[in-house]
Amino acid sequence: MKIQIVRDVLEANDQLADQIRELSKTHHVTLINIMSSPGSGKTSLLEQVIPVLQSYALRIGVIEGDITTTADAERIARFEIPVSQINTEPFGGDCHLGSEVIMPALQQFDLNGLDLVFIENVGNLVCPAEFDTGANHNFVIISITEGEDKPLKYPLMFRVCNTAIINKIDLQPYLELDVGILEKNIHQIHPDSRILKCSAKSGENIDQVVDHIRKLVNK
Ligand SMILES: Nc1nc2c(ncn2[C@@H]2O[C@H](COP(=O)(O)OP(=O)(O)O)[C@@H](O)[C@H]2O)c(=O)[nH]1
Ligand SMILES: [Mg+2]
Repeated sequence: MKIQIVRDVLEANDQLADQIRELSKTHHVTLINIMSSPGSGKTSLLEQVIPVLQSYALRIGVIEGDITTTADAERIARFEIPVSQINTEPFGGDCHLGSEVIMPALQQFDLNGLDLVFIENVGNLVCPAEFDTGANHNFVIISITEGEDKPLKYPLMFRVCNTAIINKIDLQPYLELDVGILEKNIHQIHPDSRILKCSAKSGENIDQVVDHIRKLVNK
């Protein structure tokens, strides 16, 4: 009986995710879902790439997911772009964003006036990977402070993401971590994953992340 209920929830989520992809296709909007552990640098990366993408005339919206607080939405609102904050605490403190919360958030936006919508998912390397948000592309960020083994321990996340961004490379001098092993572990789980390495603090290689996003948006 319980198994039946779980399956129904996932089926309903997937059906609505397909409708989100139809909606974004109709309006020529690309949806990128960014996932990571808490603190890997999702918001910091958005703060780096948004102004550069704006300089290429890309019109951007952001959906922020957190259990509570509007802190990240406030950080992003400085760029004077549409931001929608989803707090999951009122409906049980969900550890992920499902398509049932993404759809109404998207409908709040004037989609004809946007080219690209980023979803910053709830910080968590497990549950967000299980729920299709309707995004066209899934990104995972892993910072080098998290250890080389995380792709092997949380394989589903690295399997569902075609792009893996290794962040905080500015901290390399202070760490024992071998970035080459981290890359090898990502490719062991997902051989075709596109890996980019950057620092959302110093700005190193942010141009490569921007180029990659622009190719996905096709603008
Ligand atoms: N040294 C360093 N710190 C970073 C970098 N990116 C983010 N941080 C810091 O990591 C912390 C968490 O970043 P945040 O963007 O809020 O992570 P989020 O929880 O994934 O959105 C903040 O104190 C950031 O300043 C980076 O590339 N290098
Ligand atoms: Mg954040």
